[in-house]
Parts: sequence; C-alpha cells; structure tokens
Amino acid sequence: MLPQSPAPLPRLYLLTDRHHTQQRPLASVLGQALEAGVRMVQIREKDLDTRQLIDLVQHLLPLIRQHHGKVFVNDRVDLALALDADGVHLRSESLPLPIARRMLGGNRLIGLSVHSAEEVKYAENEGADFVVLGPIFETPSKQPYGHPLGLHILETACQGSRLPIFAIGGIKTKQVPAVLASGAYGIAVISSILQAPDIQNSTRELLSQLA
Ligand code: TZP
Repeated sequence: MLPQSPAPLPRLYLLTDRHHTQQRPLASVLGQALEAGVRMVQIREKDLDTRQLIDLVQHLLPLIRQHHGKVFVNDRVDLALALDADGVHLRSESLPLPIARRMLGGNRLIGLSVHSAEEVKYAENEGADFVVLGPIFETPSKQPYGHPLGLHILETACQGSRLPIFAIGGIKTKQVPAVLASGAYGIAVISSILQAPDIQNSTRELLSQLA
C-alpha cells in the first residue's frame, strides 16, 4: 500500500487575539468561527504568562478539535509538544526553525511568519510546512511591521517557492481574489473574523471566496 500523503492544509488560518474581539469572550468568538468552518487556528496571545497560556490552550484546544480543526501555538515549541497541539507557529525571535524541527519531529507542523520573498526561501530550505507572509495591506492590527509589502512581493514570493503561503495583513473578503491571483495558498486573519459584528457570516464569506 502506498503511504498516505498528509491532508492538505485549510486555506483560512485564524489567529487569536483576545484584545480584538470587541469585548466578546474569545472562546465564544472562536466557537462561532469554528461553527462557520474555520479549521486552522493559531493561539497567539503574546501578553500571557506561561501558566495563563497553558490554561488558555487547554481550554481552547478541545473546542478546536471538536470541529476537526488544527491548533498551532505561537512561538512556544515546549507548549505545542506538551499540550499536543498540531504544531507551532514561529516568528523571527523564536527558536530557529532547525532546532524547533529537531524538538518537534516530523509529525508536527511548523509555520513561520515572514516578511519578504527571501525569508520565504529560507523557510522552505529549512523545512517549514508553511509560511505567513505580510503585512500585505495596511492593518491597524500590526503597526510594528511598518509598510505593507503589497501584492507584488506576494506574487514574487509565490513564484519563487513551492511552500504554501498564507497572506496576512488587512485581508477582508474583497481582497481575497487578488491575493489568490497573486499565487497565495490561503489567507491568515485576525480582525476580519474576530472583530466582525456577525462572526459566522464573515467567516462564511471569506471561505466562499477561498473555495
Ligand atoms: N502579521 C503581519 S500583519 C498581522 C500579523 C500578525 C496582523 C494581521 O491582522 P489583521 O487584523 O488580519 O489585519
């Protein structure tokens, strides 16, 4: 029998930020997004200490799994392993990718946040499973990364790499066709789901553009 190839990644990647939920509890907002079809979630709550983060992951992970979703922990390889997440999402100041891979082995996924076509190549060469490239558009959610990269850099990165590239930064439903036309595999979002007045509706709109 041929070995089974892994299931393809979902095309919509939701990043959590409990400061962007319009005062609604994160678990409830996330629950609605999952109901509407989100299947890939990064728990990204950078201001929590280790104990608080463990509590949150333990609270959210069963909810995400109930919906057959994949769970990624931002930055914390140790917690991804200990709490049995599907993978880790690394940023530039995280453990270097080869070290994270050594710790996680081949069965867990590693995503990397990148900001240029060159960093996409690096991620590919070092064995990342996917990257999140951005910010592509202007976004209030992420001031520190400065100027948006724009669709041209997204297109260059996609042409130069076979890795799945998720575009991030200011992506709403109406930007999805242009992002896909640039070669992106999918999109990663915070505010277009977490801040939406109708979370299920906004999630479904994004998914229908990605279908
Ligand atoms: N990395 C680049 S832009 C960004 C991150 C985490 C924030 C994306 O937030 P939004 O609200 O989807 O624009």
